[in-house]
Amino acid sequence: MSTPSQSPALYTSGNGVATITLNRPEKLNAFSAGMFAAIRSGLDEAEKDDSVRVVIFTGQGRAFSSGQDLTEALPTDENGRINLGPPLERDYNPLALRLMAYPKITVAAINGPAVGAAANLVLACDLVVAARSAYFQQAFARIALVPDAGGTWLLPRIVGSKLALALALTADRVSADDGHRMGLIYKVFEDASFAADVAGFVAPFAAGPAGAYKLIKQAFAKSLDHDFAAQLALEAELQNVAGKSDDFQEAIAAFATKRPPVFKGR
Ligand code: LHQ
Repeated sequence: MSTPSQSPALYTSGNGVATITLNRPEKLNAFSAGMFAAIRSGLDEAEKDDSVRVVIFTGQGRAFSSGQDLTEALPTDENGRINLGPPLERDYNPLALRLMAYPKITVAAINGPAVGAAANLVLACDLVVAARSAYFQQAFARIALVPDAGGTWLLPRIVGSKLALALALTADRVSADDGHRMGLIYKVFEDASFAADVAGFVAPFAAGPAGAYKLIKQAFAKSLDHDFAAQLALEAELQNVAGKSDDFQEAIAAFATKRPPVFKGR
């Protein structure tokens, strides 16, 4: 199913994979209030569709996203100064939180520049893959702003605190290859075959044990604020749930008869 082509974010799904395509290519897919509404609706649809096991985010045209639309009317305070609190509280922060807790696998397929808030929202996705020509940029300091959308929390945890601070202060562009070396990007694909490579990359998840994926995500999400003993206890709890699943019974049966398992996602 897909929404009308003029929608600021397109939703398609099939074969276990949903794709949300940021669709304001004339502004390099800058985020607008309308785009956030369309993203939320895509995530709602993917969440309630049991056949969907993985959600891809990508961008229409030559960019992934240039971050907040700098031409969109933003709220002002009583002195006429722009007030950036409301868009963050209404759109960016709930999306970042939702992505971190989303019950299905999320893949950011970075087809081109991911700049400003876009460079940070993608860090809340489970897997980040990029086209060779794509780049990340913590562009905030260039316009006298602070990294937002979770970047000051996620980036240091991914690349280390000194490197994260350097990326924020310099606003340097990070190439896909450098991002891969830093641990920001899991795989880099060639531009010419990007869409096909992303489809090949997600295909195993679409046929995979969705219930186990959800539990794995829960384990890693909690790991960020647990001590070792608490995490061991959580692993035991989640493994107990996984062990009782139909998919684990199927995996054991398939192993015994030397055939590939057929997972139902429960
Ligand atoms: C744009 C944008 C854009 C509108 C390109 N907006 N039109 C802030 C506030 C509130 C809440 C939450 O969070 C934030 C954090 C943020 O995300 S602040 C925004 C951070 N993003 C930026 O500062 C990026 C601004 N854009 C650029 O620096 C460049 O456009 C980049 C480096 C992304 C790409 O450069 P080029 O490849 O040279 O493309 P371009 O500059 O020619 O852009 C193409 C068109 O897209 C152009 O329109 P035009 O009508 O002249 O063809 C740009 O005006 C438009 N565009 N980014 N964020």
